[in-house]
Amino acid sequence: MEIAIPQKWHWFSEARFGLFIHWGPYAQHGRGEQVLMREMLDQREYAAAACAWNPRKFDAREWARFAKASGFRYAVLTTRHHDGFCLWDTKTTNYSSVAQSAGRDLVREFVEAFRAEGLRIGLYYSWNDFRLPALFEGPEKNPSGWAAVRDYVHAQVCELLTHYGRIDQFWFDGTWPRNRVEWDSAGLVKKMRALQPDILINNRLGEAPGSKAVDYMNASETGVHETALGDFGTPEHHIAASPGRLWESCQTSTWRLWGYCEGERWRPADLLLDMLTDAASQGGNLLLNVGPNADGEMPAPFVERMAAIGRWLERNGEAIYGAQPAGNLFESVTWGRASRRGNTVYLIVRFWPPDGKLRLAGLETIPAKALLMAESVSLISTKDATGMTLTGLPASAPDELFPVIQLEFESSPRCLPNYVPGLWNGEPERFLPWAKSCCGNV
Ligand code: FHN
Repeated sequence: MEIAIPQKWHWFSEARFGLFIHWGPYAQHGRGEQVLMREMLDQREYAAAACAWNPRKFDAREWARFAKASGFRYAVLTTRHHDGFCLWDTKTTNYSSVAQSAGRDLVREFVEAFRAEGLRIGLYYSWNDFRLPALFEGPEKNPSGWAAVRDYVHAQVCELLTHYGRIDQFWFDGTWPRNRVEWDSAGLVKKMRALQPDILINNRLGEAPGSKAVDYMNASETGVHETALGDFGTPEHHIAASPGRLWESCQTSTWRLWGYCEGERWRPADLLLDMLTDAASQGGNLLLNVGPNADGEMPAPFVERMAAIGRWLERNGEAIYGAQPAGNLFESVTWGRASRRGNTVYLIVRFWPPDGKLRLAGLETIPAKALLMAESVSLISTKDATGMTLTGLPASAPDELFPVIQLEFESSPRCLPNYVPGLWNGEPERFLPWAKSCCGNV
């Protein structure tokens, strides 16, 4: 079921596919974005290396062209991660890529290059700054120190929304160990909306005082969260629809960490694409991450994977961009996933039937047209008592990744009564006749 989305945010549900870029001086260490805290590195030594960081090979226009060719429709860059180093021309600190060796406003280069390629702009910003003791002391133990941290964060967010033109999406992260009252999240959101009325703000705005911190690795929004301050849900490392609102699953293209890891293993292209088709088939977005190296280069394994996915999206993008869930029409499918746009349904086939037949169990409405998109081959639909079968498929899969079959219906397609409640809902008795058709006893 499509959710009601304000016109100003239609770009987000149309986009479906964003590039998450975790990049900063931590890339020099080659062990992820959190190496400072995870390995409790010497703060002064880390800061000295961060100030010396100079990504000489960074070319934002090259990144933007790569992102566009890969089929991304928006991109989110870490402006400051938990290590506190700022990638923009901030007046709040000299711990920045402008004031230190790089001497560059990396956020400005990113924003201008990606906007020039027609991609929407997202900025990631961590509430955390692991250099600041008051973050760990909090307002009770250090009221003045905490007020300075809170004001520092508010000032930085307002800088980012003032000096870089239209920002389409703001991606907060890292509220722990403080809560939404201590951060004055509501006050900051009010300032943000005054600066950028159309901006989309995520749900990582801190929990209500006393509530358990949301574990984004596993949480999926079930009710009205205190994070309702935000505009979209952010399931992390998993795909789970946020009921009744926009949502975006953020996922790594490697094993688990988000920043550059030297020698890390990469997830295969079909797994990365399956994440995208899974999210789109549930009516959500995928924010797929890459951690560029310290010099500012996209890792070759990611470039290679995204070339294949970009080619697939060129041929089959209408099954993803702006796609909505196919609902229970194909909940019983075993061969892949399905998405929908109006009366057109897209079958995204993960494994290809060797006999040239594709079973559409539970479908009642015959499609007016069935087309194998990669080769524009028309298929034949044959109806029976429990569904439909498509025949005329080529013996081998016509696509290096997932072939897509487009079904066009003259009206909204229906499924058979037994399938209306969905596979695992409704009265179990509805399966009795089918169960009795077997031996009927143990
Ligand atoms: O701690 C961060 C982590 O480094 C990374 O930025 C992810 C991206 O969603 N967010 C936090 C972990 O949930």
